[in-house]
Amino acid sequence: MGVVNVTPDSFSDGGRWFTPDAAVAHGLELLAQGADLLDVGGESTRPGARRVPVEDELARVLPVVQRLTAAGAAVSVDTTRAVVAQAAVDAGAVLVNDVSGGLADDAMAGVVARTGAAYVAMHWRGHADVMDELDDYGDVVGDVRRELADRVAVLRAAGVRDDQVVLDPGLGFAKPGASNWPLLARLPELVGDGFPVLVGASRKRFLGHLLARPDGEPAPPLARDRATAAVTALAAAAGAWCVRVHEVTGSADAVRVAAAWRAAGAGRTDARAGTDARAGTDARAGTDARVPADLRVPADVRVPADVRVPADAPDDQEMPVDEDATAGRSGT
Ligand code: PMM
Repeated sequence: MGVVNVTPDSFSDGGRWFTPDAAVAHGLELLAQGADLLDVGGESTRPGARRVPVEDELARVLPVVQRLTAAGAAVSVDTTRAVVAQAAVDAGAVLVNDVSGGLADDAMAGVVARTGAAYVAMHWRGHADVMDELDDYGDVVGDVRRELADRVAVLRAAGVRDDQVVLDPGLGFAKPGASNWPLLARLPELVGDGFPVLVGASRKRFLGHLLARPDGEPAPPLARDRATAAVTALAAAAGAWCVRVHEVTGSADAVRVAAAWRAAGAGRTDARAGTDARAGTDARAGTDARVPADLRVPADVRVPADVRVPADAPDDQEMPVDEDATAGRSGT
């Protein structure tokens, strides 16, 4: 899943894809790099972020969802608002990615049930302006699994089918520190709960701290892509269904490696079983998780001929950086 943030202030790429034209071009480039899904969001969830008026969120995401869908992409909408989810599905989105797992809007479960769209329920305890204070856990893995199970119960009660649901541990959300690592190391426990699992580690704060310079300064967001790809490989090997990433090429390669590794471990000699894998789809190979049928990516996803496909993954140190847009942001 490639990230298309149509926001002026997301922590790692705020402002870079803020116009519809830039967002659509970026989405098409992510497709060309191997993304199976494009996650279009119009509201930043970086720590401390203020809420965006619903009219602004709709105006940001709808044209981009429409145009990427028309180009043949499988599109997801990253929103906590039921009205935005409904409008985005009407515009062609096949998945609703709700970082609040329905907690931010009581109407969300009903929209998911009525539309039949696939739905990512992420672990969440509060909005961006307060979430860093909501990190009181006993056993973080057990607490997250239990709180996600509560969300599943609410979804079921509203009529959502189990095969619509994907679970996400919500790395960085109400998890400002080291509590992200047990969630990754013990990912098989969440996978074992029987739903496809999405992992969103891309460029997050805990990777910045891991890669901190000797003086303790966290690595900046754009210098976290190689670590992100490493997480992708390990998460895919642990049975994750999908990873949500800003830089697709490295993670698409990592998914292929993990798929080949798993295939060989399972005694399959057909190496192509692994090397044909693309991000998102084959991360699920080898898991028993049910996959929402709506997420099967059309084989004929069209990528316009004029989309530039970089010969190599861009070196994040050389990527153009809008210093104003990224200054002072260490990320989720
Ligand atoms: N993280 C962010 C936004 N949306 N969605 C899911 N399902 N999981 C995540 O971990 C997640 C998300 C924050 O990152 P961004 O500011 O780069 O979009």
